Amino acid sequence: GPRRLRVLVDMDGVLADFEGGFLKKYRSRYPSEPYIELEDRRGFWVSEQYENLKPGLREKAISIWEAKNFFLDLDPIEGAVEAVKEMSKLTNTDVFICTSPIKRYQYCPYEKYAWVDKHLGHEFLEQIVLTRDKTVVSADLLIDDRPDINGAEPNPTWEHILFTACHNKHLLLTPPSRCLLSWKDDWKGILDSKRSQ
Ligand code: BVP
Repeated sequence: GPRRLRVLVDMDGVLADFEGGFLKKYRSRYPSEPYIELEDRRGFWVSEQYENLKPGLREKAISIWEAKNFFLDLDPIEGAVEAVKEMSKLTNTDVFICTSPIKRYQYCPYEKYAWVDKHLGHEFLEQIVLTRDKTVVSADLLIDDRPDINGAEPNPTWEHILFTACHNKHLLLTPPSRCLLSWKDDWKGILDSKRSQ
């Protein structure tokens, strides 16, 4: 039969609303500290922009996502659950959820599995790839909101599709880089463009 298409879908910022969940819990835990509106976020690292806002806020920011239930409580990104379920039902298509856990491992890896079980269903637990280096995972596509994805493999097999997020929406892509503006955007068209290669 025809070759199957393999798609890696990132979790934080693509399936789960890391930025929204962070801001809500940060403001609740540190009500008298300054914060950054999502509209004003720049750069992938929340920790760096908060430290630049006020010295000492790096540690306070980190305390938010290192806390129990941070990753489990994240809301799904609009349209993400429906899109991934639909994508996984397409013929000749394998979808994997490819996500980098934080190094403080007490809660994060467990909660990522629990989040997938809760929002996508038990069968999707088969599709999880936890790795700090996505370049060593082979696929046709990687849908991810992080602009710079580097690692041990200098020539990853996948094409990176930048998923638009509050922190990357002002970046201009260098051609021939492609992006998805949201899950309402034409993700099926991007998959089909790789099938016909
Ligand atoms: O587990 C997430 C949160 C963490 O990095 C991981 C990114 O995973 P991917 O989306 O690439 O799969 N994280 C950590 C920091 C600061 C650490 Br110090 C941060 O500012 N933002 C962030 O997402």
